Amino acid sequence: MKALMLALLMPLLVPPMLMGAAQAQEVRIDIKGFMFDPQPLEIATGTTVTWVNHDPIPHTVAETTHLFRSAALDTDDRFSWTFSAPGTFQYFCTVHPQMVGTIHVIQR
Ligand SMILES: [Cu+2]
Repeated sequence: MKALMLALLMPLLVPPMLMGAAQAQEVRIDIKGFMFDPQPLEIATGTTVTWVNHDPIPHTVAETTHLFRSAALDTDDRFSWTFSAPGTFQYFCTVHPQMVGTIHVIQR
């Protein structure tokens, strides 16, 4: 009887367990007109953010506590970072420090 119950319950239990992996997300931030867009951004832990530079001049993406720092991104270059820990992360362009952005990472 116990085995039968497990056999009946397993299909119900497995999908939610697999959903964590399936929910791993990718989000894009566009760099254009000397701005990061969208701004601010709220994501769940495990999300990979990819910045794409659409401007005709180089920009960088640098986290204020040195968590990550991209090389100079030429037009159409991209930089990705996966946020594994929750918190609020602020970043800026080292070439144009007035370009700032914030990402809120919520524990999934
Ligand atoms: Cu810049």
